[in-house]
Amino acid sequence: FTMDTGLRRALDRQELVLHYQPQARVEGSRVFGAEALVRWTTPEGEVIGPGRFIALAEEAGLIHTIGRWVLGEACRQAREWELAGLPLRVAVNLSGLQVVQGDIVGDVREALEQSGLSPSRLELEITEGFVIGHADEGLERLNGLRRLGIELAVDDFGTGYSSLSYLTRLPVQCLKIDRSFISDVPGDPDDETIVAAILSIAERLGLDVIAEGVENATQLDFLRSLGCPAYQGDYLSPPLTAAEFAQRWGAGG
Ligand code: G
Ligand code: G
Ligand code: MN
Ligand code: NA
Repeated sequence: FTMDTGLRRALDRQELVLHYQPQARVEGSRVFGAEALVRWTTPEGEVIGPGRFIALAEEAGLIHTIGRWVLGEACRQAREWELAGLPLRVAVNLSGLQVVQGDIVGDVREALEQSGLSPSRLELEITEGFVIGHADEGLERLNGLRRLGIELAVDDFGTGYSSLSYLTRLPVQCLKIDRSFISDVPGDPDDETIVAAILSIAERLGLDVIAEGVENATQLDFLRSLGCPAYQGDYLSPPLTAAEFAQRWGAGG
């Protein structure tokens, strides 16, 4: 038994599950979205996080199958919530391999068609690390995704030590400030400066921003004072099962 045969079986036996973390505007606290985060529940009842199997799935060539399942399930769930009176945008993490290999535009189109979800209710997250190494390779695909009417976000923004010129070349609409910059604000002058600089660049380029990993009211107040538009993190809510999410944030919840 190796982990990749386990992972293959996990797909067949429907052991993968999505949890959802709410995303809210800073002003007014309205929840407008949910980031889908995959987990693997083994037959032994162990819950394995994506940090422990996504890289393996990439090496084993399983990431396309897993990625298609995640896309389909997230779109299906978002459509179900919409019909139940909970209209949210769902954000799905993409592996860079999904963008440079395979047919990501076709996969996304199919997930939208199968679910009946409007493209404006889907955002795809690509990591800054991927963007830096492969932006040009992936550019046509990213443009193709954009033409479907979905939005693109740069995940882990600020961790890539990159030239920022890609921001004007790529069809991205949102920057997600990596939680490593949020954990020590207010207080750490360097991180305060970085967060303020990201917000300033984003505003000038007309990009939305979501601060990640907000854990307390002091951090949220700091972000509000800088005009940060949106946030997610344990202070609002940790990732929840779909049932928990609907109970907490659903119509009347
Ligand atoms: O939920 P958790 O903190 O364990 O997630 C860890 C990392 O796994 C996050 O950086 C997230 O971007 C990534 N991740 C979560 N779900 C998915 C997914 O469906 N596909 C890919 N490629 N990455 C994911
Ligand atoms: O890399 P990505 O941004 O996709 O990672 C999202 C991950 O961050 C999820 O696995 C989630 O469990 C984790 N996460 C979400 N909110 C918080 C938080 O407030 N604090 C910490 N430490 N992790 C968080
Ligand atoms: Mn993410
Ligand atoms: Na991130």
